[in-house]
Amino acid sequence: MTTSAPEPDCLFCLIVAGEVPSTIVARTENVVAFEDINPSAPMHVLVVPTTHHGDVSQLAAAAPDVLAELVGVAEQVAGERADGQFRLIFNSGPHAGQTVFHVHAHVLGGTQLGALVG
Ligand code: DGP
Repeated sequence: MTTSAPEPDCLFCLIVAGEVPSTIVARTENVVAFEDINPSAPMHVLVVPTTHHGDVSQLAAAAPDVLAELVGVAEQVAGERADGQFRLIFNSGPHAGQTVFHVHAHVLGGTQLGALVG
């Protein structure tokens, strides 16, 4: 889905709207960051655009400025929580492990992370 209109059944649209509770750690005009419900690291924050785009490629095509803003918020959160060091992951598509189809960056850190590919 490439639309930027809110999707009524989209979990992250509902979190952005405050209709599903979450622990929000940062918010800008176009981006919201909140704690992952099932953290994989001491810092595990999800950063999403307030508008609905299915994956990172769709966001990059439709609103590259918002993608840059999202990366800036990830950097800000990591600066507050993990000495500015972080891993940024966009799962794109089910085979990559994407389960929520509103683009989101996983911001991971706060510990020594293992290599992704050995
Ligand atoms: P992905 O697998 O890349 O689509 O990541 C989806 C992430 O969303 C996963 O790490 C768990 C998180 N998540 C799922 N449901 C909720 C929720 O209701 N609240 C919050 N805060 N995170 C959620």
